[in-house]
Amino acid sequence: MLAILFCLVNVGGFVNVMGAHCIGDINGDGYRDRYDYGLLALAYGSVMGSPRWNPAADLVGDPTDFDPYLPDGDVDRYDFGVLAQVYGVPCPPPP
Ligand SMILES: [Ca+2]
Ligand SMILES: [Ca+2]
Repeated sequence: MLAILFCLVNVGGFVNVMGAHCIGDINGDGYRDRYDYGLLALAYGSVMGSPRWNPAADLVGDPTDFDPYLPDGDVDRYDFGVLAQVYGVPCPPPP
């Protein structure tokens, strides 16, 4: 489980480039905290192009996607699950 979490964190560091240098840091402030939860909650259920869409909140894809670690154009329970896993985990230093 820890290995999977570590992998998600590292992959997200490269994938989630819209406002964060580590996955789950939606507002890009270097912390994964309640403010990120708030942003994800605001965007929850949105898809690319919809009014509440926030690309930084699209953390991962669905498990059935070709590459589930890549954002998939929606903010759903899988994105929420990733933030729940990394909540409170310090972000690595910016590259
Ligand atoms: Ca943050
Ligand atoms: Ca997603």
